[in-house]
Amino acid sequence: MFESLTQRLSKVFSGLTGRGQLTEENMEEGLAEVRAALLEADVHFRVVRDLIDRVKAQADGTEVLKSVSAGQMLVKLFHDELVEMMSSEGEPIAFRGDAKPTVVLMAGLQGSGKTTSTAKLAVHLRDERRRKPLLVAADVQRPAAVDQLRQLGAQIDLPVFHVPGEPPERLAELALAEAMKTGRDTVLVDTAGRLHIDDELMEELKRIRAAVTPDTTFLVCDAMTGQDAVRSASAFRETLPLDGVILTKLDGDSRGGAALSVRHVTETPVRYVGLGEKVADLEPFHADRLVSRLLGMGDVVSLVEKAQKVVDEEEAEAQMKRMMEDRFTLDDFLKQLRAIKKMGSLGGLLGHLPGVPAGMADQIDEKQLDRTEAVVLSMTPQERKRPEIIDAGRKRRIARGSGTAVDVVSRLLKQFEQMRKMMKQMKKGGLFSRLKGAFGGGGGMGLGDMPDMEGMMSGGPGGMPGMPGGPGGARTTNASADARRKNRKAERKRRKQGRKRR
Ligand SMILES: Nc1nc2c(ncn2[C@@H]2O[C@H](COP(=O)(O)OP(=O)(O)OP(=O)(O)O)[C@@H](O)[C@H]2O)c(=O)[nH]1
Ligand SMILES: [Mg+2]
Repeated sequence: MFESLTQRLSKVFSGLTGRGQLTEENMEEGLAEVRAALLEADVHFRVVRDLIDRVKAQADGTEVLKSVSAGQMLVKLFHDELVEMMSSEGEPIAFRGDAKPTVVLMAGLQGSGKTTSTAKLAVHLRDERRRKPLLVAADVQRPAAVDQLRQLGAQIDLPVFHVPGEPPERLAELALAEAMKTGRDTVLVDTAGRLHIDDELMEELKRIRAAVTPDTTFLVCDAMTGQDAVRSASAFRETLPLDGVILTKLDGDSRGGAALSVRHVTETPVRYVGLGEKVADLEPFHADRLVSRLLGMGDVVSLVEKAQKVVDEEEAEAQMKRMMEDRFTLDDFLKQLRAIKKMGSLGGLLGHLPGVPAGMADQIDEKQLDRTEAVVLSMTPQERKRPEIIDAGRKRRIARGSGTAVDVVSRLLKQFEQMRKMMKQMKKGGLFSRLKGAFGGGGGMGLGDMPDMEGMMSGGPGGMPGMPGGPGGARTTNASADARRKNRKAERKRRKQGRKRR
């Protein structure tokens, strides 16, 4: 798979390795070579252009890492941007939750791999997703098509539905009824292919759709046809709502053009890939895996990730130092906010910390974080460094700029000031070192010793900016709900024992 492209890219990247830092010059040079390699691999020109632009934009904003070379950095940037461009969210198949079986429609050009993929997908859904598939031979175009699916069905031990003489839409309808009767929960409809997209094909697919309303429609594309596959996918999409693409024959695709282009050009997610002729040769599509295979440089990517982590840690340490020296600014605060957001769900994160009371995590509103970020972003650099210069007029401007209100800005500033004061006190009391001991496990300090921890997180007096307002502890937390539940349980137990005694 992708042999030539992988070879060329690795040559470009290793040429850059050892050239020290990423500069505009060596990046331009490297990118020009990458561009040529991608175009030669039949990658869609728009994909190449967008990818290069995105890598450039990322490189501009990326801090230069001391410990990695230009080539390594570029590999990582490419890896990340490619993954981003090729991946999609959500589930491949929208399984139904009601009594009606889930219907999956397979469409595509002649010889693209529809029939083979129908069988492969059925095996995958049965073995990995515990579904009970029924295969439907709805290709009445070619007499041998029904036999082909029947043979595959026998091979994989799954039922195949067909009634001779019926049109495709009627076959699909009958199959649905049959599935309900026989307890099959997933109906996979194999359809006829055509040499080109024509009205006849489209009308047939529309009739099937009208008859059984598929929950998911897949377009099966032959990756070996390169940009033809991308073009036909775009054309299909104009008349038929597509939920995903199954990209077949990736094992024979030595260039990679279709695989790299189809998601970005058609805006349709690639959901499965066919990697051979056998029924087991189907995999759910994972952009990161494919990109790693393509770049063949997994070790470089993890190396750069590690280096980036070191930089993050150094930054955190520097912030701590600024806190201690009372030089903590709103810029630092913004960085912290972003770091918290990057770590994913705040509630989930806090839930993992030892000593954080249950329920506290649920009180943190992530939208509030966005709002706080907007307020800080609406301040000028001077204002962020010296918040004391922010007067009423400036507050009004910041509120307007961030789409909030003046009192929101005031509250944030007050909280920030309190936070700074608290840090100073902590420093005076040597609390930082005590904290370190406590979280290091050896120290004997519980959370109760910390200054109003609960009030801080829930935005009560002296609260952390960005956290929801309202006095801490005044609301019903999961903790107290838990406690109530426990009490009720104990009460029931007591009563039961009381009855026994009597
Ligand atoms: N190497 C390889 N061959 C594949 C793959 N998927 C399908 N094929 C082969 O491609 C050929 C066509 O596959 P079919 O499943 O019959 O294609 P189809 O879309 O149903 O074709 P029509 O019904 O004629 O439109 C067969 O020889 C398959 O074995 C794949 O992922 N890799
Ligand atoms: Mg077929």
